Amino acid sequence: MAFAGDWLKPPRHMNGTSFFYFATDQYRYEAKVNEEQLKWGGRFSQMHPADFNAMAARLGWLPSYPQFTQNSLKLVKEAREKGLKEADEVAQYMAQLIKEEKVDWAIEHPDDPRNFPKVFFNWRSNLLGDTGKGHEYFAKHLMGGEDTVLAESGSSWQPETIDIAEKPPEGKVDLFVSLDFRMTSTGLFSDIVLPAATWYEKYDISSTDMHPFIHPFNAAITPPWEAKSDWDAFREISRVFSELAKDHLPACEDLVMSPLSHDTVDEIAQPFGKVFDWRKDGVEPIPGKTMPKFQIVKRDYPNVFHQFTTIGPDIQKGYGSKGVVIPGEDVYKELLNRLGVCGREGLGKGRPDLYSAKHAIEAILDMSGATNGKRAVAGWKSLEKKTGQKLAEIAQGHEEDAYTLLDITAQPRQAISTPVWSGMEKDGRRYSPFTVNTEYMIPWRTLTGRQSFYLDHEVMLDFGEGLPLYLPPLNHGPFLLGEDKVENSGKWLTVRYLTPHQKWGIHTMFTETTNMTTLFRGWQTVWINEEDAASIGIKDNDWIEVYNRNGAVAARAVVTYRIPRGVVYMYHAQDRTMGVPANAINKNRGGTHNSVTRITPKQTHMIGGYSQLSYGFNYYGPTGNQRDTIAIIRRLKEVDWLED
Ligand SMILES: Nc1nc2c(c(=O)[nH]1)N[C@H]1C(S)=C(S)[C@@H](COP(=O)(O)OP(=O)(O)OC[C@H]3O[C@@H](n4cnc5c(=O)[nH]c(N)nc54)[C@H](O)[C@@H]3O)O[C@H]1N2
Ligand SMILES: Nc1nc2c(c(=O)[nH]1)N[C@H]1C(S)=C(S)[C@@H](COP(=O)(O)OP(=O)(O)OC[C@H]3O[C@@H](n4cnc5c(=O)[nH]c(N)nc54)[C@H](O)[C@@H]3O)O[C@H]1N2
Ligand SMILES: [Mo]
Repeated sequence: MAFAGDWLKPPRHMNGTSFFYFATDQYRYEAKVNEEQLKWGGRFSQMHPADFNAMAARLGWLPSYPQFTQNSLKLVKEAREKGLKEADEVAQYMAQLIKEEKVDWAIEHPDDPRNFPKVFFNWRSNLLGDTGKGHEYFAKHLMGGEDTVLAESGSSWQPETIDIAEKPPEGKVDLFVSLDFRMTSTGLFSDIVLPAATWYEKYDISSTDMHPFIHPFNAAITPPWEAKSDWDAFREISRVFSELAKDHLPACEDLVMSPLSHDTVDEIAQPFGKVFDWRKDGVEPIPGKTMPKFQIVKRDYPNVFHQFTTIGPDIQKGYGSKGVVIPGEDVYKELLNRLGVCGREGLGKGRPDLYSAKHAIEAILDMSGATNGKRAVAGWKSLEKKTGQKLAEIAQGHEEDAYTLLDITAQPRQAISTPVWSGMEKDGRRYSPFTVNTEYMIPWRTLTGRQSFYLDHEVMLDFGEGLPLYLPPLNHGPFLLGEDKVENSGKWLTVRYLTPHQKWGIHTMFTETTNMTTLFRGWQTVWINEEDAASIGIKDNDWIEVYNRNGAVAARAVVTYRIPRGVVYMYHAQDRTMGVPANAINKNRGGTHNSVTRITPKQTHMIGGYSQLSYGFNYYGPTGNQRDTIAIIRRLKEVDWLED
């Protein structure tokens, strides 16, 4: 349901790290390869991360969106006009176009305005106050805010295979929409903020795979004024979108490019951990083998509303994830009963109704093994076929369990064990990693089926990381490019800058509630060792600023013996909605803990098509790592609230 797989497949996913690395132009500000790095390997370890990422996209290791500079709807149309009927033929045709360089990889042309993310929905995330490493790059390049990046792209290490304009583009987004129930740093930058219903104004469920309960949300009151539940907000957007699509965007075929994926046969697409780049190593570009897969999806834009509000026919073909398939015929029939039959005229008529959030909740509870015993047993049976082990007994005794929203509202219910959701190991036994692998002899999902410490992929070996090893903090080279922008008199200290998750908020949530701003310090703080602080004349609660080549942030000092010398802590996600004076460096108000960080992509995370080293949505791919940040801290001489 999350990806509309009941109506169309495959979904088009993109990994956030690569997306934002390019969309915010951070790739143009890499410090040069340092001496350390030049000592080993070479073929891969000395490649610019952007070149490496572009290679990962063309070899099918990672998803890549936007896909091509050319429109994906037109590409299929052209293929059809040439008389290509089968999906395979279209995929071949694409491979040929790519080989002959008749289409451009968008990742290699990020400065072409056709590849800008022009319409952006920010939902259930505070992208600019929290998630996004490299806040100042987001503000400048994506949003078109003030230029408060301190590094110069001109003097930074530039990629070789990426076609870049002389001046990095700014303000790529035309329309930025947020859906939230509170003001956030992202809301500050948004064109439109849609008011979301809070947890007491809507029906919802939540859960994590590390604890066993399924939590219901029930509306105590209806959403005030124009606020809407997330379900209703998106449903209403889909209604208007479908209406407009009748005139502007008729149904058509789309080309979806996907990487070689985890838990599928793609895991053996590129054997022996050898890298063959079809662009230069003399191998053919073959979709799903040496390059990404190309599939055709029938988009029915004028019917998106009907697809959104009913369960589609493809559920009957079975569904699942992580290689586990649950047969869907009976599920579909049960859903007709449980959700009721849609009576609205149109594509959805006669199908299970999915109009409201409550419908969606019931559908999830019915389809998930964690809340429906029959699905749990079906899931384990599916894994029995693959492993040859007896597994269905893990969910035994739960076949009759089928929780409803009313059930979980009346009384907490614990999840049922399933092979795709790990909240519970077996009755009454809490989650612990790999329990089923050891106790039920389910092979590990590795090349050998065993726990695997040695990774023989060429890229791992080139980086010297075939075996787990200690790596010292990275030397990012000169951490201040554009020093001349900074007046640097007085006392200062160079420190390692860490951003662990805060104690009082969940990410940016709760940091600005009245209680939280009166308890402890409120507003943004940086923790520093007492001796370090004394050495540069910082007293407890003084205003300080922290800066490096990425940007600057002003906050107050928490002086403590609990932080070792040479390190400062700026707790993750304190947001920039209140108590934010100008910093002395760029004389601009603003700055978050992520003003000083940036994305440091790690190329070894981008390997794909090789057993467990294969991309999996939400499970495997590059992380937006912000460790190894070095910064300067000093006392803020003057606190300027920029009142005029
Ligand atoms: N420097 C640095 N950066 C980091 C990290 C770090 O350690 N250091 N950690 C990273 C990690 S692990 C994570 S998970 C991310 C977290 O980053 P985000 O996912 O951006 O975290 P939140 O601030 O919780 O943003 C969630 C937003 O959703 C809203 N929200 C909550 N419930 C609902 C709802 O029901 N409906 C709607 N519409 N909105 C809702 C909240 O009000 C909040 O504004 O940050 C990452 N960024
Ligand atoms: N109260 C609260 N709880 C939360 C969250 C929240 O925002 N608030 N967020 C939730 C989420 S989404 C997540 S992802 C988790 C994150 O929770 P954790 O995984 O615990 O992550 P952090 O707190 O970012 O970092 C953990 C520790 O790593 C240390 N560290 C930093 N660099 C290095 C290094 O190079 N080597 C080693 N060995 N250690 C290092 C830091 O000093 C820090 O103490 O927390 C979850 N729980
Ligand atoms: Mo997280």
